[in-house]
Amino acid sequence: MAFVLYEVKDSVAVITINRPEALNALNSDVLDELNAVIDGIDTGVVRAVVLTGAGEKSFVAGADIGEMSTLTKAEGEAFGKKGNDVFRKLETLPVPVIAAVNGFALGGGCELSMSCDIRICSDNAMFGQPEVGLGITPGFGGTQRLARTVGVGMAKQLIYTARNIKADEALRIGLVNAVYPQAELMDEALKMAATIAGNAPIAVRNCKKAINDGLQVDIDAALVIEEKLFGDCFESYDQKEGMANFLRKKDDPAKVKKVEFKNA
Ligand code: CO8
Repeated sequence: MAFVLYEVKDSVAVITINRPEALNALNSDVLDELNAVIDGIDTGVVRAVVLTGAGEKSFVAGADIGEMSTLTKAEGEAFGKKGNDVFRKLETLPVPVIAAVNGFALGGGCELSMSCDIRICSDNAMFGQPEVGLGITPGFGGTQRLARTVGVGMAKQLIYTARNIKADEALRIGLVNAVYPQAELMDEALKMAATIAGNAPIAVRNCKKAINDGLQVDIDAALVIEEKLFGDCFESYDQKEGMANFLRKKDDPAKVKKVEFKNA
C-alpha cells in the first residue's frame, strides 16, 4: 500500500500513516487504505496495535483540506461518514490500539487518535480541532469523542476557539496518558503494547468491549455487560492456567513462572 504501512512482530501490529509530504493528511485514498488494513488485522494473532504517523513532525495534520475544499453538502456528509466508519471500525477493533502521536494531531488527526484506546505522545506533539477556523465542524467524531475524553466544557472551549494545544496541556487535560521525548515514543508504545500482548488475550478483549459498550448505556445495563464478559472468560485455558499459576506460586514461590497465554 502507498499510504498506510502495516507490520506485525511478536503479536504486536504497527500501522503507520505514510503520507509525510502532506504531514500524513487524510485524503480518500489514505482512508481507503486504512480501512483495508484494519479489515486485514488477524486478531487471532495480533494482541495489540500501535498506530503512528510517518516522520518526526506529524501524526496526522487533519483531513485533506485540498480535497475537502470543493465538496458539496452531500459530498461533505459522505466524506464525514467515510471517516466516521473507518474510525469506528478502529475503535471497535477487538484488540487495544495505542496511538503513538509523534507530532501534529490536528482535526482528523486528533479525531483519529481519539478512536484509539490509549494516546501517548512525543514532546513536540500538538493537538487541536481547528475546523471552525476553516468554516466546518469537526467531522470525524471530534464533537463526540473529545467531549467524552476531556469533558464537555473543555471540549467545547477547544472546539469553539479552534486553539491548538501542546503536549503538556494535552497531558494536563487527560487527552494523552504520557509524554515522551520524540526518540523514545515508539519504544514506549511498543513496550506498552508488548505488556498488553503478554496478558490473557480473551480477558483483554473482553475488558475493551466491557468498557466501550458499558459507556453507551446506563450503569445497571453496563454492569450486566460486565457480568457476561466476565463469565465469558471462564473455562478458557487462559483463565484456568492464569489462576492455577497464582495458586502454584502461593504453594511454592519457586514454581513462579510467566504464564504463556494461548488466546484459548
Ligand atoms: N490537508 C492537506 N494538506 C496538508 C494538511 C491538510 N490538513 N496539513 C498539511 N498539509 C500539507 C501542506 O499543504 C504542505 O504541502 P505543500 O508542501 O505541498 O505545500 C505540507 O503538508 C507541509 O505543510 P506546511 O508547509 O503547512 O507545514 P508547516 O510546518 O508550516 O505547518 C501545520 C504545519 C501547522 C500543521 C499546517 O500544515 C497546518 O495548519 N495544516 C492544516 C491543519 C488543519 O487545519 N487540520 C484540520 C483540517 S480539517 C479536518 O481535519 C476536518 C476533519 C473532519 C472532516 C470531515 C469531512 C466532512
